[in-house]
Amino acid sequence: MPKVKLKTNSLGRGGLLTVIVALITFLSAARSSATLPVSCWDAASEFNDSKNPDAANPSGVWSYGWKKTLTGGFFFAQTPYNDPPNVSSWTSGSGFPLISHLSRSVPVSGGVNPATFPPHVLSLHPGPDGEYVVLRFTAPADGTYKISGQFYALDDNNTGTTTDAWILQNDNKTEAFSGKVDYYGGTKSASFTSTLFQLKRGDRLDFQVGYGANRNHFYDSTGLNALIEKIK
Ligand SMILES: [Ca+2]
Repeated sequence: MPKVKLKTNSLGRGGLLTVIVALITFLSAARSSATLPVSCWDAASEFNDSKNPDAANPSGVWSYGWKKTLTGGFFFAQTPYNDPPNVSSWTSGSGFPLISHLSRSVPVSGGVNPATFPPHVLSLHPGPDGEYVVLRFTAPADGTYKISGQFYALDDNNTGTTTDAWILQNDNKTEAFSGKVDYYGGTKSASFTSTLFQLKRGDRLDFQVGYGANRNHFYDSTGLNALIEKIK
């Protein structure tokens, strides 16, 4: 039986196959990057506290601050504050409002009336005279943004956490998310699941916490989990 001699190019059949596979992989990756959502932010893990080498406020899409009233003007919290160990914060300068982050991966207890902070918690604490503590997200582009997460009670001392929690778009109370956190009142958390906001570039979403119906900011540490996805 005569031998059949197959022709191959300079790459050889193995090399040619490798090139084809690489080309398909490249085209698939290029198509995926053009069609899948690419933007997602996590408030707690991206918290840029005053102890970081690149400490900044604002930091990227995030600003840390406070308001005198629910829909009032925004002030940056520029004063670093560190308490208890491994908790880093930005404050108004008078101590409260206060926004804090625990950098450790284990629970930590601290404070005059020790409260236990869960690992990596982001804590919002309002001011004594009705001031709201505010975590501000500024949209980097036009689009539809999906917000998921919760505000939740962190303090079980005395009255426990008693706060009002909000998500305001451009300081507007209309159609805002609002919730109540009351540790001993049966509402330990206020969740916002897959809530959609239509935002223009530069629009703001303010996650903010006030001292609640008891008009007292004692024991009002309120945790915040907030995941933001730009879905289109
Ligand atoms: Ca309160």
